[in-house]
Amino acid sequence: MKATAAPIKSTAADSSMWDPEERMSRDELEALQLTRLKQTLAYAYERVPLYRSKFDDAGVHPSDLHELGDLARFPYTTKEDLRSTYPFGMFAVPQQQVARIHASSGTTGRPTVVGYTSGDVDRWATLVARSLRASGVRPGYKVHNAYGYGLFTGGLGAHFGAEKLGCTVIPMSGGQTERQIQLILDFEPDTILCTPTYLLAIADAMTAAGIDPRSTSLKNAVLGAEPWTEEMRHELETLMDLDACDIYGLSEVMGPGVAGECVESKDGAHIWEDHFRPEIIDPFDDTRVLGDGEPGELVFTSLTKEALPIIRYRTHDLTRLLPGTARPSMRRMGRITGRSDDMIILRGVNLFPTQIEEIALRIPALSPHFQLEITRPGRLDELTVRIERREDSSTPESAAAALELSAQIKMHVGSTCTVQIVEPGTLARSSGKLRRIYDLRRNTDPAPAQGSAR
Ligand code: DLL
Repeated sequence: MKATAAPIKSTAADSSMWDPEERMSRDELEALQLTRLKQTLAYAYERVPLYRSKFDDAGVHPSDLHELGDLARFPYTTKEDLRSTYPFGMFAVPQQQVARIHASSGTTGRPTVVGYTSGDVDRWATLVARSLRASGVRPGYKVHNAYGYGLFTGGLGAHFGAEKLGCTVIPMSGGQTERQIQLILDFEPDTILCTPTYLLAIADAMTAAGIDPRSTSLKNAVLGAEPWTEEMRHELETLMDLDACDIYGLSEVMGPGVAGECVESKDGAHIWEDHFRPEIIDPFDDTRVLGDGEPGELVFTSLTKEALPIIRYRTHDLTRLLPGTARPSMRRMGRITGRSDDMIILRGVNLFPTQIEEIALRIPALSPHFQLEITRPGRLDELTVRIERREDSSTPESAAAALELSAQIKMHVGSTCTVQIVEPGTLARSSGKLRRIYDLRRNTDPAPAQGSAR
């Protein structure tokens, strides 16, 4: 793994800039969590019929929580719960007290609808501001926000946080890549906020237009909303001469800013544990809560949310909890390997796109632009990795790279696959979350788009 420890253009936020909660000892933090957890369980039980019936069915009552570990006795909440109470059935406040609604489109079924009181919106902004500051953004910076505005939590979530930090926000939203580039050149922002694959697309479009992506005013990028690897961080930092940090979140739990990465350590996002209690569970046996360091599925309980308190929400994100570093009392999450519901099972071998990204980016002739296509031409599943060669790689180099990639995938992942090298710029780009997997075994999945943005 390529470590990029030293900040390139940013400085660490010294502790005088931190929120008071960032300075708490672990004991103080856990005491705060316990108080808030008791309040949240009682609040959810009183106000949300679904929680009341789930707790009753499980034979637990909020008064059964005496210590943090007792949380394991309470039932999980799933996306299905939100869908079955669509649109507002899980809201804990009357609609008049809901200041904002967001929704995630989802690929199947009804969207998941989430709501915020004005207090929730304010706490959300505080946590995004905290995440941005940890990642090297400072009051007074110009922030180019290319997360999508609208029902997606990325755009407005990042916007309010950057404003709260005292930045000048450029609310660009996603798409219109040429315009993005023009505004970056004209307005000279210090920071860009977008998905990692969209930043890559912007950098590539700059190169194609004869602009050196290292020459812009950008000092840092705060990237999230999709899984990415250390190799991708190295790629982006080298390509654009900036610091790239991770920001994590999900709409059901809040939106961006549930966890943020510190620029001085670049070692995974610190979970803002004064507002969220994380757990890691065994995704295949959800009666098992795993210890710190063990890989599994991330589960969150909100501690301060008013409109939509969320108890033990199963994120499907796979990672592990690690001890705090730059913020010693807040635990970190390892990089998300992938989502349990996005895992490719190929002839019994489990595979995630992040594994391919990690391997491909270590091969000099290969670019980070790839798609995975799964087919079943006969009785067996087949995987094709379609990947763009780098602009400066020759035909023999890229042919050798294809062989190397398939050998490395066989060695590290255990899957046999076909690698197809394609010309630079021919695979679909996205201005938001990039889709990497095209599973053609299901006839509902359209064939991969090539050469157009999704
Ligand atoms: O993607 C919120 C967000 C916006 C986060 C902007 C960061 C920046 P959803 O659309 O509900 O919310 O999608 C949440 O995206 O469960 C993860 O699978 C994935 N995800 C979000 N951030 C990261 C990240 C937003 N930093 C889902 N690394 C989550 C890996 C991420 N995956």
